[in-house]
Amino acid sequence: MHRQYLSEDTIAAVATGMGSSGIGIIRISGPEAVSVASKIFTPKGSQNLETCESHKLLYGHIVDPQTAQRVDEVLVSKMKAPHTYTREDVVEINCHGGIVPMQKTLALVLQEGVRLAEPGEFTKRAFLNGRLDLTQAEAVMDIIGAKSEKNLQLSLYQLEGALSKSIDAMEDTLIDLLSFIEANIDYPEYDIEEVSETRLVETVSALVKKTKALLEGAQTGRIYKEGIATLILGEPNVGKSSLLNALLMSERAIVTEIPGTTRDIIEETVTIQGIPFKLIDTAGIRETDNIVEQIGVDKAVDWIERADLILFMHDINKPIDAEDQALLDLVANRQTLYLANKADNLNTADEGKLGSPWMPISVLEGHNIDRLKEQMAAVVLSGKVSAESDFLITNVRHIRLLELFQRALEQALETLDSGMPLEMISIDLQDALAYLREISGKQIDEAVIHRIFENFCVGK
Ligand SMILES: Nc1nc2c(ncn2[C@@H]2O[C@H](COP(=O)(O)OP(=O)(O)OP(=O)(O)O)[C@@H](O)[C@H]2O)c(=O)[nH]1
Ligand SMILES: [Mg+2]
Repeated sequence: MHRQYLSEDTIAAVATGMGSSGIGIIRISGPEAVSVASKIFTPKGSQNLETCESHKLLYGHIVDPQTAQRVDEVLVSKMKAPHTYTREDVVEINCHGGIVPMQKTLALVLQEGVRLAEPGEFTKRAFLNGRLDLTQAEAVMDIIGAKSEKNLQLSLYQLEGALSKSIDAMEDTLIDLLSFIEANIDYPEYDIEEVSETRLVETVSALVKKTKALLEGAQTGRIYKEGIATLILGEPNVGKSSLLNALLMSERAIVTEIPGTTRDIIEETVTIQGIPFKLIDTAGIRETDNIVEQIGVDKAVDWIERADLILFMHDINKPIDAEDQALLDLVANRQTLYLANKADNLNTADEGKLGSPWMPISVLEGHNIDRLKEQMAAVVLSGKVSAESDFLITNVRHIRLLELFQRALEQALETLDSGMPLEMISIDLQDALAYLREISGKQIDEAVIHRIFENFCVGK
């Protein structure tokens, strides 16, 4: 199904991070990989990189062929096509000496006529040679960029081909259906089992249902990727910035006893139980004559509609007045946790004034902060992941194509409903099939492929 991609040139890049880690790997892929590596690598003893068997690790030194100087002590692995990541010949040089020898080694490789790989080019070759399908190639990219542990797990799952399997199964169903329709159109004189309208409606509806379930999971996937937009809201001086700092475990925002301290929006990401939350600290909401403060208040109110979760804070020692109530009304239909802060300072007379749903906390003394974190995670994990989708889609491209796929299927159902001939339904289903095949990369144009791989790190 995949064309064999014949790359004429050999590419190389540093495949590990450029930090100060002990070991760095230089990856070379392409027809000249082994011969180039042999020119700069001197193995110990009588071993020989060109003639040794594939998938073997050799110990030795990188030696500058011009000066005969040793550059680094290395382990070199030789992997012959097709059993490699790119399905081309691959050589990986494990350098030990840190960044400078590693850069020098890469420079020597490039001097031998190898080209520096573009971002994502190794993975692009793996895709073009049929080693990975597109959803898997994109998962590699997501793993590289994974912000949270959960997102990493999702990407790993996708790499194992969970999404591809689901897409392939839907493709099979659709091709089956299309072949029946085509047979009925093309050979009406033969006695082919007729596609009954009921079967058509049932099959297409089942595909729509499955797609919806996948897309519901996608919503959660997006959240895992970008962080739950979590708005900290309340009157001035209730302790919003203090809570932000407590959750971040750093003094990020200015805290003072003066009401109206925070003027602008402060955004910071924190990971709780593997879920990233984007915390948004805002200006305390009140009527104000101060223009700067008023802008901050407006921004905070703006955020209410956009937030995934609201942490509504109130001072436990103060009754809920009309102004508080107006603010509470604004968040009434939003996912909200109600926090009664300064519980350390509680006047016994007021105890119990703020009952459910308020949770008493004290940011100052750290009271109930762990419970708050648990509740934040629980809100995200409860019920938002659709039971029918057993994995999540995190990739925007997949989401868009699945939406188009669903629309084309629904169009087919409408066409059917309006009593149009089979040819017309077939056209809608062909459209649907094309979208599906674009997800896995079976039918996709070069420009799109280029754009996808552009986002990769060099070396992957
Ligand atoms: N007693 C007590 N004081 C607290 C607690 N949390 C915060 N404070 C104090 O309340 C004051 C205001 O805290 P901030 O975090 O600046 O409040 P804020 O809601 O961000 O205020 P604005 O930015 O002005 O809207 C500071 O003096 C904090 O030390 C708490 O749990 N107990
Ligand atoms: Mg503040």
